[in-house]
Formats: sequence, C-alpha cells, structure tokens
Amino acid sequence: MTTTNDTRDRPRRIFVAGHRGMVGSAIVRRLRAGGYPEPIVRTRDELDLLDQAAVGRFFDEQRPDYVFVAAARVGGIHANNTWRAEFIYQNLTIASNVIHAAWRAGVERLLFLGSSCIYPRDCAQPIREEYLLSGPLEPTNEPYAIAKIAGIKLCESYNRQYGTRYVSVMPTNLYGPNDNYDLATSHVLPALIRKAHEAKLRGDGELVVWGTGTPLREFLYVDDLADACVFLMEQGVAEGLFNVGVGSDVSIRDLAATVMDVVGFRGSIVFDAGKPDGTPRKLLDVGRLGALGWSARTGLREGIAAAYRDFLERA
Ligand code: GFB
Repeated sequence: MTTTNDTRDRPRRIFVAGHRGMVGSAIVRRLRAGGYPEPIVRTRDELDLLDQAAVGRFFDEQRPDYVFVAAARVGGIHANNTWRAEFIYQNLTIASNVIHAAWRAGVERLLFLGSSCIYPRDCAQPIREEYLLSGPLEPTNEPYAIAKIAGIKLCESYNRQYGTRYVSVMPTNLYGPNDNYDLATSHVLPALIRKAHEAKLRGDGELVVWGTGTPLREFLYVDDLADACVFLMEQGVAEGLFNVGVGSDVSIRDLAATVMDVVGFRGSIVFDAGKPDGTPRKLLDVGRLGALGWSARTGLREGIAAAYRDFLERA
C-alpha cells in the first residue's frame, strides 16, 4: 500500500459516477461539505454507462482528475438472486467501460466501490482483504460478486501495467438517506423500516421477516462510507483494497426488533422460511483502514432513526 500526503494532489475535477444512488449521493454531499469544487455528474439519460463509446467520449471531453465509481446495479438478496443476468452484465460493463475510459483519458486516480459479498461464503471472520478469491462465493449473489471482483482486478491490473492509482473499497451492508424501499428489490434494513411503518399504520399484530432471522449482518450508515471514500482520496492512497465497516454485527432477528422499536411498532415477528438466508455471516475486518486513522461514527440505532426520518420525508 502506497500513500502520498501531498496537498497539490487535491483533485479539482471530480467525477461521481452514480450520483443519484444512495452511495453516489452521499459522496456528493460529503464533497460539498468538504469545500470541493462541484463534482461532475451525469444522469443515465445524459450518459449511459453501458455505452462504451459514449463513456469514452465523455472522459475525453471532461478529463476528470479523480473518479468515484459508485454506479452499479444493486439490490437485496431477492433481486440479486432473481435478476442474475442483469446483475452480472451491467456491473461488469459499467466497471470495464468506466475504468478503461478513465485510463485512456489519463485519469490517474480513481476509487471503485465493491461490496463485502465478494469474499468467499465460508471464510474466517472477521474477513480480511487478503481472503479475496480464497474460496467459493455465496450463490445468491455470485453474479454480482464476480462483476465486482472483476472491477477490483481491473483497478489492480491497470495499476500494475500502467502505473495508475486506482483503489477499491468494500463496504459492508449499507443503509441511510436515499435508500431503495421497494420490497422486491431492497436490502433488509430499508425493507424492515417500510414493513414496520406500514404495519404500525395498519394496526397489524405481526411483521414478516424473510429467512430464519439467524444470519448476522454488519450495517454501515452511508454517510460514514462516503466519509471513508473521501478520506482515502485525501490521504492519497494509491492502490489496494479497503474494507469499510463498523467492526460488529447483529442478527436479522435483533435488527428487526431494533427497527420495530425505533419505528414504534409493537407487534410480533414471524419468519418466512421460504425466503433465503444468504450468507450466514460477513463481518469485515476493518483494521487496514483503521491503521490509516479512519473509523465509522454512526451507531446502529442512531442511524436507523435517521434513515426512518428520511423514509418519512420521502413517503
Ligand atoms: O440485505 P439483504 O437483502 O442482503 O438480506 P444480503 C440480508 C438478510 O436479511 C437475509 C434477511 O438473510 C434476508 O433473508 N431479510 C429478512 C430480508 N427480511 C428481509 C426483507 O424483508 N428484505 C430483504 N431484502 N431481506 C446482499 C447481496 O446480500 O447484500 C448483495 O445480495 C450485496 O450482493 C448486499 O452484497 C450488500 O446481505 O444477504
């Protein structure tokens, strides 16, 4: 891992790919708060990241000096398991189009966003970055994980062959403002917020939770992730893979109880064993980023309360 702490390195033309998503919008918020020049952004209508020629033209014209690759087809366990072709095709294509065009246009620095599901399903916990490619993946999200692993390897390969400084970050399960609350495609935390809220309004006695409730998950508030990404940029980190998490996890059953408490729904939990559990546990070892001086700030209950406020504002 190489770092440079050179203030002349402070980028001025920053492109945030995927600025309308939960992660991209949090990165834009963090850059604005940090006094950076307004980042370059494009909606999907303005720039289709699946269109290789259009992406090439965009980079040649704009010549950013830093790129955050937060654009991706994402979703929860059901979406990943169902739309497997779109998840692998779109994520592979976005990663290769953006990273290749960035290199061709002379972009020296880039940060690629992956996910903790890139690690083997049954690897030792907490998961260290070097466990990548040490075993088989979790089947429910294998297509997505393979695409994200390809993105990591693109960064690594361009760095080795061409001397670029492309870094990858692997966040754990994220939640926060601008999340997806569609029950068919969302992750567990926004799904539980919505289910508990609607159950409260209807006066239901029960809340349905998918699977057995025993899987363990680690949850990171998205503004903390954005802060970690900008921190890595500011530190001048030049290469490598960085886990981003909070260092502790919670069972889905306990998560549901906390969400119900925050939302103020007092019913009981019913488990739908017809839905998959997915990976039993994926707690990240966050020592590598911690050694550089970064740690997450938002506690789970506090973060869920903030996410619930955001849900109410959007409802
Ligand atoms: O968040 P989630 O969809 O994704 O599900 P993964 C986490 C756990 O919560 C699983 C359970 O055990 C689900 O069965 N769960 C309980 C629910 N109730 C619900 C519900 O109403 N909705 C949802 N969605 N889950 C994804 C990967 O895995 O995590 C992606 O598929 C990505 O590739 C992402 O890595 C971060 O944590 O299982």
